[in-house]
Amino acid sequence: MASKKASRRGFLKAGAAAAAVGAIKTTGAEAALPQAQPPKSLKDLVAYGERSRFVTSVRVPVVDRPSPDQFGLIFHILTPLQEQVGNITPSSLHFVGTHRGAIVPDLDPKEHKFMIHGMVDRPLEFTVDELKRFPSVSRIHFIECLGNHSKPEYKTVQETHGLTSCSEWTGVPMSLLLKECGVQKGAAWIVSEGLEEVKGGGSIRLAKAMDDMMVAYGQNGEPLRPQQGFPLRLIVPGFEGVYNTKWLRRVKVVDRYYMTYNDYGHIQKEEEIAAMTVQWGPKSVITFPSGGQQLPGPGVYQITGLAWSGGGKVRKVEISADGGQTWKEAEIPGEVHSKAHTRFGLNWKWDGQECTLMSRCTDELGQLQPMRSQLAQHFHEPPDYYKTHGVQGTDNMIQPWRVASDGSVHNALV
Ligand SMILES: Nc1nc2c(c(=O)[nH]1)N[C@H]1C(S)=C(S)[C@@H](COP(=O)(O)O)O[C@H]1N2
Ligand SMILES: [Mo]
Repeated sequence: MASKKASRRGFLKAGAAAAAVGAIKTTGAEAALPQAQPPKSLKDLVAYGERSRFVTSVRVPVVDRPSPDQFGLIFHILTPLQEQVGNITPSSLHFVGTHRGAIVPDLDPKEHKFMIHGMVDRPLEFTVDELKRFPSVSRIHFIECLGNHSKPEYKTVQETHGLTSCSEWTGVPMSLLLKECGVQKGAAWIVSEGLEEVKGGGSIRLAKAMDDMMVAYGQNGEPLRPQQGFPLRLIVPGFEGVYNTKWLRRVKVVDRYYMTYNDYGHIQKEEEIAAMTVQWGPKSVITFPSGGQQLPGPGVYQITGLAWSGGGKVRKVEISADGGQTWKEAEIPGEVHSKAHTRFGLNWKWDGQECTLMSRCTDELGQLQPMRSQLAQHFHEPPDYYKTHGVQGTDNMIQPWRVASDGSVHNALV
């Protein structure tokens, strides 16, 4: 570790990649190259890849929800955002949102069937293989649970923001399947249902179903993981996570909003249905430096993190190193996808003084990620309201990280 630090400092001092290459040569790294561990079995070597034993990032259950839950199982599970690079969450580290716990239905894709019925001319049932005969689409989208709230007592970005992940999903556009069934006049909503006890159902406007929803069977180049809904799930890009029904069994086309388990009993009146906020606003978070991390000393660092929006593409990410007084535009090194995690970065020279880092996202609709006080103002609450209250609906407020003069990094929400 010490030598790694030293060579990084050398690189930063020299400020040129050529110098770093020279440094590697003089360490005699080739001679010291450790031998790969002998594989446990031939299966490990050729059949399915494993990560290096030196790579240790893991998911953890949400800290302050009862664990195990009422079912004796673990509730939502957080992805280690602080260790992720790029935009795609490894499938094995995708966050898990389930009302049933970490142990999930064990479905045989040869047996499983998905049905569309209700206000359609031809109710149809599809096996996974039948769905694969339709033209497929692959799209990169984030999923984020409504429960992704930062709180002052959360220490790391895994705890404050670990209920969102991003994958390349492959499947069939919902619009194509609905056209195949022939949607009848007067239909306005669909109700989805998964097949476990609590169903994971939800009411979604038909317009969204016809727009960009997908019945997915693939995730990052292979079948969905069981915890992500194997063999079939709904992808509802940009909407609250709860709508992305896993272990998808049926979609019923209907004429009005239907109450389901997923309303948690909070929908009471017609006006509330009309005003329902189901789409994520622009959001971002710095993953380095973030809570619990340690800067070795003053010097140049790359601030990096992820931005996303349920409204479409990320247009701009800005970073403040002075608690939100001044902002600098970050770079977006990769391709920007709609309703997808978008990596940003900015070189930053830390002078060793205590400071507060923040990021904010503007999306293609021109929506700007709010400070906590602005969010309160928007909902006609006093500026300090969200100090003591949870946000009703999707919480996309700016996350501050405080870098102390000893280089330790802390959640700056108070
Ligand atoms: N059938 C079913 N679908 C479900 C759920 C569930 O409990 N059952 N949980 C929902 C919730 S609350 C979330 S946040 C997302 C999470 O998707 P993920 O586990 O793939 O991250 O799935 C949704 N789909
Ligand atoms: Mo969720």
